[in-house]
Amino acid sequence: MVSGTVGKGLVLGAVTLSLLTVPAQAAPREAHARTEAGLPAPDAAGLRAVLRSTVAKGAPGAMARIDDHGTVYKAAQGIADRDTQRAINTTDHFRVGSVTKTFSAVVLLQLADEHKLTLDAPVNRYLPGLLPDDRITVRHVLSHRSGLYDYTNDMFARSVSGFEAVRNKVFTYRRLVDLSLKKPRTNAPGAAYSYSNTNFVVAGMLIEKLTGHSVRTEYENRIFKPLKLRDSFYVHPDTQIPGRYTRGYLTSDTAGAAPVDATEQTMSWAQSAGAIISSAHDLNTFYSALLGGKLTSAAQLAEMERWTKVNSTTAYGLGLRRRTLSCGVSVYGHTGAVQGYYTYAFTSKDGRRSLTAVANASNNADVLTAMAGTLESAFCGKQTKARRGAVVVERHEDIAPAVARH
Ligand code: REX
Repeated sequence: MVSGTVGKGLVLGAVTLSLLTVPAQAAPREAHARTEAGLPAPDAAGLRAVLRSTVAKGAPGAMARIDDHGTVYKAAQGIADRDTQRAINTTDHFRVGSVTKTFSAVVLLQLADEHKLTLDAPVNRYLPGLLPDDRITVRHVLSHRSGLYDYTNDMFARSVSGFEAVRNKVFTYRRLVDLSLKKPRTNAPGAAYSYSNTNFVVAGMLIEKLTGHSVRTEYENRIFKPLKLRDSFYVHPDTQIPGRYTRGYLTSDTAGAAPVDATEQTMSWAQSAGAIISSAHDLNTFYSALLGGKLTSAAQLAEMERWTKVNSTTAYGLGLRRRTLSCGVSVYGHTGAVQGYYTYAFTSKDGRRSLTAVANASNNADVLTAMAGTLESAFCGKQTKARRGAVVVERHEDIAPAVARH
Protein backbone atom coordinates (compact mmCIF):
# COMPACT_ATOMS: atom_id res chain seq x y z
CA MET A 1 0.00 0.00 0.00
CA VAL A 2 1.29 3.44 -0.89
CA SER A 3 1.25 5.71 2.09
CA GLY A 4 1.49 9.46 1.82
CA THR A 5 2.66 11.51 4.73
CA VAL A 6 1.98 15.12 4.12
CA GLY A 7 2.97 18.16 6.10
CA LYS A 8 2.10 21.80 6.04
CA GLY A 9 2.50 22.96 2.49
CA LEU A 10 4.92 20.18 1.68
CA VAL A 11 4.15 16.68 0.54
CA LEU A 12 6.76 14.28 1.82
CA GLY A 13 7.43 10.64 1.26
CA ALA A 14 4.50 10.19 -1.08
CA VAL A 15 4.05 9.97 -4.79
CA THR A 16 3.43 13.68 -5.13
CA LEU A 17 5.64 16.56 -4.24
CA SER A 18 4.00 19.94 -4.12
CA LEU A 19 4.83 23.22 -2.50
CA LEU A 20 2.07 25.58 -1.55
CA THR A 21 2.36 29.29 -1.38
CA VAL A 22 2.10 30.20 2.25
CA PRO A 23 2.10 33.74 3.50
CA ALA A 24 5.25 35.01 5.18
CA GLN A 25 3.66 35.10 8.62
CA ALA A 26 2.95 31.37 8.36
CA ALA A 27 6.30 30.29 9.76
CA PRO A 28 5.97 27.30 12.10
CA ARG A 29 4.17 28.35 15.22
CA GLU A 30 4.34 27.09 18.73
CA ALA A 31 1.88 24.26 19.15
CA HIS A 32 -0.21 26.29 21.54
CA ALA A 33 0.15 29.56 19.73
CA ARG A 34 -3.12 31.35 19.11
CA THR A 35 -4.13 32.58 15.71
CA GLU A 36 -5.81 35.86 15.01
CA ALA A 37 -9.17 34.16 15.52
CA GLY A 38 -8.16 33.05 19.01
CA LEU A 39 -8.02 29.40 18.03
CA PRO A 40 -5.00 27.23 18.88
CA ALA A 41 -2.80 26.64 15.82
CA PRO A 42 -3.76 23.48 13.88
CA ASP A 43 -1.84 20.36 14.88
CA ALA A 44 -0.44 19.12 11.56
CA ALA A 45 1.33 16.12 13.12
CA GLY A 46 -1.87 15.22 14.98
CA LEU A 47 -3.83 15.44 11.73
CA ARG A 48 -1.43 13.01 10.03
CA ALA A 49 -1.74 10.64 12.98
CA VAL A 50 -5.54 10.71 12.75
CA LEU A 51 -5.41 9.87 9.04
CA ARG A 52 -2.98 7.02 9.75
CA SER A 53 -5.36 5.61 12.33
CA THR A 54 -8.29 6.02 9.90
CA VAL A 55 -6.44 3.85 7.41
CA ALA A 56 -5.50 1.40 10.16
CA LYS A 57 -9.23 1.07 10.93
CA GLY A 58 -9.90 -0.09 7.38
CA ALA A 59 -10.20 2.88 5.01
CA PRO A 60 -8.07 2.41 1.87
CA GLY A 61 -7.28 6.12 1.99
CA ALA A 62 -7.99 9.31 3.90
CA MET A 63 -7.09 12.94 3.32
CA ALA A 64 -7.68 16.36 4.83
CA ARG A 65 -7.16 20.00 4.02
CA ILE A 66 -7.24 22.94 6.40
CA ASP A 67 -7.54 26.50 5.13
CA ASP A 68 -6.58 28.82 7.96
CA HIS A 69 -6.55 32.54 7.22
CA GLY A 70 -4.90 31.85 3.86
CA THR A 71 -2.48 29.20 5.13
CA VAL A 72 -3.09 25.74 3.73
CA TYR A 73 -2.36 22.47 5.53
CA LYS A 74 -2.71 19.24 3.56
CA ALA A 75 -2.40 15.63 4.63
CA ALA A 76 -3.07 12.36 2.87
CA GLN A 77 -2.63 8.74 3.75
CA GLY A 78 -3.23 5.55 1.77
CA ILE A 79 -4.73 4.99 -1.65
CA ALA A 80 -7.49 6.35 -3.89
CA ASP A 81 -7.81 3.20 -5.99
CA ARG A 82 -7.37 -0.40 -4.88
CA ASP A 83 -6.70 -1.58 -8.44
CA THR A 84 -4.04 0.91 -9.48
CA GLN A 85 -2.80 1.64 -5.93
CA ARG A 86 -2.69 5.36 -6.78
CA ALA A 87 -2.07 7.41 -3.65
CA ILE A 88 -5.03 9.49 -2.47
CA ASN A 89 -4.54 13.21 -3.01
CA THR A 90 -6.09 16.23 -1.31
CA THR A 91 -7.23 17.54 -4.71
CA ASP A 92 -9.23 14.39 -5.53
CA HIS A 93 -12.97 14.82 -6.11
CA PHE A 94 -15.38 12.76 -4.00
CA ARG A 95 -19.08 12.34 -3.17
CA VAL A 96 -19.91 14.71 -0.29
CA GLY A 97 -23.17 13.02 0.79
CA SER A 98 -25.20 15.07 3.23
CA VAL A 99 -22.87 18.05 3.03
CA THR A 100 -25.22 18.69 0.07
CA LYS A 101 -27.90 19.59 2.64
CA THR A 102 -26.13 22.85 3.47
CA PHE A 103 -26.06 23.79 -0.23
CA SER A 104 -29.81 23.09 -0.49
CA ALA A 105 -30.50 25.14 2.64
CA VAL A 106 -28.44 28.05 1.29
CA VAL A 107 -30.49 28.14 -1.91
CA LEU A 108 -33.71 28.25 0.12
CA LEU A 109 -32.39 30.94 2.46
CA GLN A 110 -31.43 33.03 -0.56
CA LEU A 111 -35.00 32.60 -1.79
CA ALA A 112 -36.16 33.78 1.65
CA ASP A 113 -33.88 36.81 1.23
CA GLU A 114 -35.62 37.43 -2.09
CA HIS A 115 -39.03 37.23 -0.34
CA LYS A 116 -40.00 34.21 -2.42
CA LEU A 117 -40.18 31.91 0.62
CA THR A 118 -41.27 32.23 4.24
CA LEU A 119 -39.54 29.84 6.63
CA ASP A 120 -42.56 29.51 8.87
CA ALA A 121 -45.01 28.91 6.03
CA PRO A 122 -46.39 25.40 5.56
CA VAL A 123 -44.62 23.34 2.90
CA ASN A 124 -48.05 22.69 1.42
CA ARG A 125 -48.44 26.41 0.63
CA TYR A 126 -45.77 25.96 -2.04
CA LEU A 127 -46.37 22.29 -2.87
CA PRO A 128 -50.14 21.87 -2.40
CA GLY A 129 -51.12 18.47 -1.08
CA LEU A 130 -47.58 17.08 -0.93
CA LEU A 131 -47.48 16.45 2.82
CA PRO A 132 -50.27 14.91 4.89
CA ASP A 133 -50.10 17.63 7.56
CA ASP A 134 -50.46 21.35 6.80
CA ARG A 135 -48.64 22.20 10.02
CA ILE A 136 -45.26 21.04 8.65
CA THR A 137 -43.33 24.22 7.82
CA VAL A 138 -40.25 24.89 5.72
CA ARG A 139 -38.33 25.53 8.95
CA HIS A 140 -39.37 22.11 10.33
CA VAL A 141 -38.06 20.45 7.20
CA LEU A 142 -34.71 22.26 7.19
CA SER A 143 -34.15 21.53 10.89
CA HIS A 144 -35.19 17.84 10.72
CA ARG A 145 -38.20 18.47 12.94
CA SER A 146 -40.93 17.61 10.42
CA GLY A 147 -41.39 14.04 11.63
CA LEU A 148 -41.13 12.74 8.04
CA TYR A 149 -39.75 9.20 8.22
CA ASP A 150 -36.31 8.58 6.66
CA TYR A 151 -36.94 6.17 3.75
CA THR A 152 -33.22 5.31 3.61
CA ASN A 153 -33.56 3.36 6.88
CA ASP A 154 -35.37 0.63 4.97
CA MET A 155 -33.56 1.09 1.66
CA PHE A 156 -30.17 0.43 3.26
CA ALA A 157 -31.16 -1.96 6.05
CA ARG A 158 -28.83 -4.34 4.22
CA SER A 159 -25.91 -2.28 3.05
CA VAL A 160 -24.62 -4.06 -0.05
CA SER A 161 -27.84 -5.54 -1.48
CA GLY A 162 -29.66 -2.31 -0.61
CA PHE A 163 -27.06 -0.31 -2.48
CA GLU A 164 -26.96 -2.62 -5.50
CA ALA A 165 -30.75 -2.38 -5.75
CA VAL A 166 -30.66 1.41 -6.19
CA ARG A 167 -27.24 2.29 -7.60
CA ASN A 168 -28.54 2.47 -11.18
CA LYS A 169 -32.07 3.62 -10.40
CA VAL A 170 -33.55 7.02 -11.16
CA PHE A 171 -36.18 8.18 -8.66
CA THR A 172 -38.53 11.13 -8.90
CA TYR A 173 -38.62 13.28 -5.77
CA ARG A 174 -42.29 12.37 -5.43
CA ARG A 175 -41.46 8.66 -5.33
CA LEU A 176 -38.95 9.22 -2.50
CA VAL A 177 -41.53 11.23 -0.52
CA ASP A 178 -44.08 8.46 -1.13
CA LEU A 179 -41.64 5.87 0.28
CA SER A 180 -41.39 7.99 3.43
CA LEU A 181 -45.15 8.49 3.75
CA LYS A 182 -45.74 4.75 3.77
CA LYS A 183 -44.39 4.84 7.32
CA PRO A 184 -45.82 6.67 10.32
CA ARG A 185 -44.28 10.01 11.07
CA THR A 186 -41.68 10.00 13.84
CA ASN A 187 -43.05 13.03 15.70
CA ALA A 188 -45.61 15.82 15.52
CA PRO A 189 -44.51 18.82 13.41
CA GLY A 190 -41.81 20.78 15.25
CA ALA A 191 -41.87 18.51 18.31
CA ALA A 192 -38.51 16.75 18.00
CA TYR A 193 -35.32 16.47 16.00
CA SER A 194 -35.23 13.32 13.90
CA TYR A 195 -32.66 13.22 11.10
CA SER A 196 -34.30 12.31 7.79
CA ASN A 197 -33.22 12.51 4.17
CA THR A 198 -36.88 13.01 3.27
CA ASN A 199 -36.64 16.56 4.60
CA PHE A 200 -34.03 17.51 2.06
CA VAL A 201 -35.86 15.80 -0.77
CA VAL A 202 -38.71 18.17 0.09
CA ALA A 203 -36.12 20.99 0.10
CA GLY A 204 -35.17 20.05 -3.48
CA MET A 205 -38.82 20.08 -4.52
CA LEU A 206 -39.24 23.54 -2.99
CA ILE A 207 -36.18 24.82 -4.88
CA GLU A 208 -37.48 23.51 -8.18
CA LYS A 209 -41.02 24.78 -7.59
CA LEU A 210 -40.00 28.27 -6.48
CA THR A 211 -37.34 28.86 -9.14
CA GLY A 212 -38.70 26.85 -12.04
CA HIS A 213 -35.21 25.37 -12.45
CA SER A 214 -33.47 22.14 -11.54
CA VAL A 215 -31.49 22.07 -8.29
CA ARG A 216 -28.42 21.67 -10.47
CA THR A 217 -29.03 25.06 -12.13
CA GLU A 218 -29.60 26.70 -8.76
CA TYR A 219 -26.49 25.20 -7.12
CA GLU A 220 -24.45 26.31 -10.14
CA ASN A 221 -25.81 29.84 -10.48
CA ARG A 222 -26.13 30.70 -6.82
CA ILE A 223 -23.11 28.92 -5.29
CA PHE A 224 -20.65 27.09 -7.58
CA LYS A 225 -20.15 29.94 -10.06
CA PRO A 226 -20.13 32.93 -7.68
CA LEU A 227 -17.62 31.18 -5.39
CA LYS A 228 -15.63 29.79 -8.35
CA LEU A 229 -16.03 26.23 -7.07
CA ARG A 230 -14.49 24.58 -10.11
CA ASP A 231 -14.37 21.12 -8.52
CA SER A 232 -18.06 21.04 -7.59
CA PHE A 233 -20.66 19.22 -9.64
CA TYR A 234 -24.23 18.02 -9.59
CA VAL A 235 -24.49 15.46 -12.38
CA HIS A 236 -27.52 13.41 -11.27
CA PRO A 237 -28.43 10.92 -12.69
CA ASP A 238 -25.05 10.54 -14.39
CA THR A 239 -23.03 7.90 -12.55
CA GLN A 240 -19.51 9.21 -13.30
CA ILE A 241 -17.49 11.56 -11.11
CA PRO A 242 -15.92 14.29 -13.30
CA GLY A 243 -12.18 14.96 -13.25
CA ARG A 244 -9.72 13.16 -11.01
CA TYR A 245 -11.41 11.48 -8.08
CA THR A 246 -10.87 8.98 -5.34
CA ARG A 247 -12.79 5.76 -5.74
CA GLY A 248 -15.11 4.88 -2.85
CA TYR A 249 -15.37 1.53 -1.04
CA LEU A 250 -18.44 0.31 0.83
CA THR A 251 -17.71 -2.07 3.68
CA SER A 252 -19.88 -5.18 3.60
CA ASP A 253 -22.06 -6.10 6.59
CA THR A 254 -20.58 -9.59 6.27
CA ALA A 255 -17.34 -9.82 8.21
CA GLY A 256 -14.41 -10.71 6.00
CA ALA A 257 -16.22 -9.97 2.71
CA ALA A 258 -14.36 -7.77 0.21
CA PRO A 259 -15.41 -4.11 0.13
CA VAL A 260 -17.67 -3.09 -2.75
CA ASP A 261 -16.39 -0.44 -5.16
CA ALA A 262 -19.32 1.97 -4.94
CA THR A 263 -17.81 4.84 -6.96
CA GLU A 264 -20.30 4.83 -9.83
CA GLN A 265 -23.94 5.33 -8.91
CA THR A 266 -26.81 7.64 -9.87
CA MET A 267 -27.15 9.06 -6.32
CA SER A 268 -30.82 9.31 -7.22
CA TRP A 269 -31.87 8.01 -3.80
CA ALA A 270 -30.40 11.22 -2.32
CA GLN A 271 -30.43 14.04 -4.93
CA SER A 272 -30.85 17.34 -3.04
CA ALA A 273 -30.21 15.46 0.23
CA GLY A 274 -26.81 14.15 -0.81
CA ALA A 275 -25.73 14.04 -4.48
CA ILE A 276 -23.12 16.81 -4.80
CA ILE A 277 -19.54 15.96 -5.86
CA SER A 278 -16.80 18.31 -4.69
CA SER A 279 -13.25 18.71 -3.36
CA ALA A 280 -11.69 19.64 -0.03
CA HIS A 281 -10.71 23.04 -1.42
CA ASP A 282 -14.24 23.80 -2.58
CA LEU A 283 -15.97 22.68 0.61
CA ASN A 284 -13.59 24.82 2.67
CA THR A 285 -14.31 27.78 0.39
CA PHE A 286 -18.05 27.13 0.66
CA TYR A 287 -18.27 26.96 4.45
CA SER A 288 -15.87 29.90 4.88
CA ALA A 289 -18.08 31.97 2.59
CA LEU A 290 -21.25 30.87 4.37
CA LEU A 291 -20.08 31.62 7.91
CA GLY A 292 -18.29 34.70 6.61
CA GLY A 293 -21.70 36.05 5.57
CA LYS A 294 -21.08 36.02 1.83
CA LEU A 295 -23.92 33.74 0.75
CA THR A 296 -26.96 35.05 2.61
CA SER A 297 -28.03 38.13 4.50
CA ALA A 298 -27.00 38.31 8.16
CA ALA A 299 -30.65 37.78 9.07
CA GLN A 300 -30.92 34.50 7.13
CA LEU A 301 -27.58 33.27 8.49
CA ALA A 302 -28.97 33.92 11.96
CA GLU A 303 -32.00 31.77 11.05
CA MET A 304 -29.64 29.04 9.91
CA GLU A 305 -27.92 29.22 13.30
CA ARG A 306 -31.02 28.82 15.46
CA TRP A 307 -30.04 25.53 17.06
CA THR A 308 -31.98 22.44 18.04
CA LYS A 309 -30.04 20.34 20.50
CA VAL A 310 -29.15 16.87 19.19
CA ASN A 311 -26.99 15.62 22.06
CA SER A 312 -24.36 16.92 24.46
CA THR A 313 -21.92 17.89 21.69
CA THR A 314 -24.00 18.60 18.61
CA ALA A 315 -26.87 20.79 17.53
CA TYR A 316 -28.64 21.29 14.19
CA GLY A 317 -29.66 24.60 12.63
CA LEU A 318 -31.08 24.79 9.10
CA GLY A 319 -29.03 22.37 6.99
CA LEU A 320 -26.11 23.19 9.27
CA ARG A 321 -24.58 21.30 12.15
CA ARG A 322 -22.70 22.69 15.14
CA ARG A 323 -20.22 20.51 17.00
CA THR A 324 -18.49 21.47 20.20
CA LEU A 325 -15.03 19.96 20.48
CA SER A 326 -13.07 18.79 23.54
CA CYS A 327 -11.36 22.19 23.83
CA GLY A 328 -14.71 23.99 23.99
CA VAL A 329 -14.46 25.40 20.44
CA SER A 330 -17.63 25.08 18.34
CA VAL A 331 -17.42 24.40 14.61
CA TYR A 332 -20.07 24.68 11.91
CA GLY A 333 -20.63 22.50 8.88
CA HIS A 334 -21.92 19.07 8.02
CA THR A 335 -20.96 15.44 7.82
CA GLY A 336 -21.57 13.15 4.88
CA ALA A 337 -21.92 9.38 4.59
CA VAL A 338 -22.71 7.82 1.24
CA GLN A 339 -21.56 4.48 -0.09
CA GLY A 340 -17.77 4.64 -0.29
CA TYR A 341 -17.25 8.10 1.21
CA TYR A 342 -17.21 9.68 4.67
CA THR A 343 -16.83 13.46 4.83
CA TYR A 344 -16.36 15.98 7.63
CA ALA A 345 -16.55 19.62 6.48
CA PHE A 346 -16.57 22.28 9.20
CA THR A 347 -15.50 25.86 9.74
CA SER A 348 -14.92 28.24 12.64
CA LYS A 349 -17.52 30.78 13.78
CA ASP A 350 -16.00 33.51 11.60
CA GLY A 351 -15.41 31.12 8.68
CA ARG A 352 -11.69 31.85 8.66
CA ARG A 353 -10.48 28.36 9.48
CA SER A 354 -12.03 25.43 7.62
CA LEU A 355 -11.36 21.73 7.55
CA THR A 356 -12.51 19.10 5.10
CA ALA A 357 -11.57 15.48 5.79
CA VAL A 358 -12.54 12.51 3.63
CA ALA A 359 -12.14 8.76 3.87
CA ASN A 360 -12.88 6.59 0.84
CA ALA A 361 -14.73 4.03 2.94
CA SER A 362 -18.18 3.82 4.51
CA ASN A 363 -20.30 1.51 6.64
CA ASN A 364 -17.41 1.29 9.09
CA ALA A 365 -18.08 2.98 12.44
CA ASP A 366 -14.44 2.73 13.47
CA VAL A 367 -13.37 4.74 10.43
CA LEU A 368 -16.11 7.33 11.04
CA THR A 369 -15.11 7.72 14.68
CA ALA A 370 -11.40 7.95 13.90
CA MET A 371 -12.10 10.66 11.33
CA ALA A 372 -13.74 12.84 14.00
CA GLY A 373 -10.21 13.33 15.35
CA THR A 374 -9.44 15.53 12.32
CA LEU A 375 -11.69 18.20 13.84
CA GLU A 376 -9.75 18.08 17.09
CA SER A 377 -6.41 18.44 15.29
CA ALA A 378 -7.70 21.24 13.10
CA PHE A 379 -9.43 23.37 15.71
CA CYS A 380 -8.10 22.35 19.15
CA GLY A 381 -4.38 22.28 18.33
CA LYS A 382 -1.93 19.97 19.99
CA GLN A 383 -3.65 17.87 22.64
CA THR A 384 -2.26 16.70 25.90
CA LYS A 385 -2.69 12.98 26.47
CA ALA A 386 -5.29 13.66 29.15
CA ARG A 387 -7.35 15.93 26.89
CA ARG A 388 -7.15 13.50 23.99
CA GLY A 389 -8.53 10.82 26.30
CA ALA A 390 -11.42 13.12 27.11
CA VAL A 391 -12.58 13.48 23.51
CA VAL A 392 -16.23 12.54 23.40
CA VAL A 393 -17.43 11.07 20.16
CA GLU A 394 -21.06 10.18 20.34
CA ARG A 395 -21.50 7.52 17.75
CA HIS A 396 -24.26 7.84 15.19
CA GLU A 397 -25.32 10.97 17.03
CA ASP A 398 -26.95 12.50 14.06
CA ILE A 399 -27.13 9.91 11.39
CA ALA A 400 -29.75 7.47 10.35
CA PRO A 401 -29.71 4.23 12.37
CA ALA A 402 -27.29 1.65 11.04
CA VAL A 403 -25.53 4.04 8.68
CA ALA A 404 -22.29 2.58 9.89
CA ARG A 405 -21.71 -0.78 11.46
CA HIS A 406 -18.76 -2.47 12.99
C1 REX B 1 -26.94 6.12 3.42
C2 REX B 1 -26.41 4.74 3.70
C3 REX B 1 -26.82 7.01 4.60
C4 REX B 1 -24.91 4.70 3.82
C5 REX B 1 -27.42 8.37 4.41
N1 REX B 1 -26.63 9.31 3.86
O1 REX B 1 -28.54 8.62 4.77
C6 REX B 1 -26.94 10.72 3.84
C7 REX B 1 -25.80 11.34 4.62
C8 REX B 1 -27.05 11.27 2.45
O2 REX B 1 -24.74 11.64 4.13
N2 REX B 1 -26.01 11.34 5.93
C9 REX B 1 -24.92 11.45 6.83
C10 REX B 1 -24.37 3.28 3.96
C11 REX B 1 -25.02 10.36 7.83
C12 REX B 1 -24.79 12.74 7.56
O3 REX B 1 -25.70 13.55 7.59
O4 REX B 1 -23.74 12.92 8.11
N3 REX B 1 -24.86 2.65 5.15
C13 REX B 1 -22.85 3.38 4.02
C14 REX B 1 -25.61 1.53 5.12
C15 REX B 1 -26.01 1.00 6.48
O5 REX B 1 -25.91 0.98 4.10
N4 REX B 1 -26.71 -0.22 6.41
O6 REX B 1 -22.32 3.49 5.12
O7 REX B 1 -22.26 3.44 2.94
